[in-house]
Amino acid sequence: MNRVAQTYPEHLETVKKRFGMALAAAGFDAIAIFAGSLQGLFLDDQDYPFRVNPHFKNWLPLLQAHDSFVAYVPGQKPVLVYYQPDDYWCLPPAPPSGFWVEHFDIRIIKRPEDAPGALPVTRRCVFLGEWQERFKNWGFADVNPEALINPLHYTRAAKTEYELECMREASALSARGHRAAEQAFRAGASEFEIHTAFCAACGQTDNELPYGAIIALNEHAATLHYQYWNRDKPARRHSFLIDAAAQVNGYAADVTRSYSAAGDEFQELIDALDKEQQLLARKVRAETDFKALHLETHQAIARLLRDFEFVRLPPEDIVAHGISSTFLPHGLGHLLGLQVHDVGGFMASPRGDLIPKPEGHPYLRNTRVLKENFVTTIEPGLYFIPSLLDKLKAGAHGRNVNWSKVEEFHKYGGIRIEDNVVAKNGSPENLTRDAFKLN
Ligand SMILES: [Mn+2]
Repeated sequence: MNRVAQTYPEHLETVKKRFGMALAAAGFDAIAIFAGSLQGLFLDDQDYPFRVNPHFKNWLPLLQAHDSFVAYVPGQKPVLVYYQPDDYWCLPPAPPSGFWVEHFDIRIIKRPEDAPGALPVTRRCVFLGEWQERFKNWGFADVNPEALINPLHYTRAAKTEYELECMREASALSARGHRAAEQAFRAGASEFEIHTAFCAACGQTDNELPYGAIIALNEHAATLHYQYWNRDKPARRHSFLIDAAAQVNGYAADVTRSYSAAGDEFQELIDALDKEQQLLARKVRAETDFKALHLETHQAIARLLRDFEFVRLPPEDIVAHGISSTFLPHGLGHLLGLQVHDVGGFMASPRGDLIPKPEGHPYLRNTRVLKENFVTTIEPGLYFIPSLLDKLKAGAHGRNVNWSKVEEFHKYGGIRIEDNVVAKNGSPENLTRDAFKLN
């Protein structure tokens, strides 16, 4: 039996406990978690790619089970109401099989409207998922109440061993994809060809990836979420940024690497940022305040801006004047798991009160103090973004910038280096670096 299967029963106990506590806190005695439905395209008979409700896949590794439910009454075996239509247009979901099946009371339905007869709807049963009008007479006591969702989002930051195992496997696939992508880049491939090589090496279609792969050559790397896969090969290649990853059983990896085409000063800048990134990743420990780590990142970026003579000021002043934010206009990282930008990054408690972002850092996605087995990304970046640089140039501190040097670097776009790191009481586990070593 593999590690994923081995660790699943304990994971399910944790999930039951977390849902039991959330139900008690919110005043319900059962829950029905809806996987979601297919969404049709306007004036068409096709559907958008299906993305399952993350709360549903927290219970079991079913990603394509549209119109199914997981239902749970604390103290009882969880129920899977599994929609398996007779259909000869589309292949119906396969009969349930695998390590999780024995843990569920499985009830097959052939039509979505048969679900109410199969669900254990109690007097105080709460619904969790994308609501539809057709559910309104099914007897639910409430729909997606915050009093239920807040404790679920708060507690899921800490991963079970099963979840970590899924994420280790996702990291392994991602590392294989990244190696293939780098090779394709070195061989002169277009963004489109690199993307194809990445998917093939991961063994996942682009719809199966946890997020749209960012495959950026040259100045495209300056667009943080660059979303195209250009078919043309650039006349000259200077740099390559890839932010792409795989998922396993619905648990995501989120990995970025940056490359220079030559052993030039841009490669030196990548290497220097890589060193700083690894120092930051080592600080992912229980009781680390992520806000403070984000602010430390700005000091590191400021040192690079001075050392590479982009800005003629001491690092403290580069940060104090907000200059580092021109070059790093996003947060250090975010929680990771069932969703790529996982929920719960600002929560101070299971009740839903929030920890504010530090002033001047509107794009930070995690303000929490880390606890054991939180998984976070560590993704410092340094970019040459024309619109932000124009603003800096026009402002009071523009005169401290070495503009001729900055302009030389426009062609590279920028750098981002992103690992997925598990907070521990001692040394953290770097899922990404470990995966690159082993794959
Ligand atoms: Mn990320």
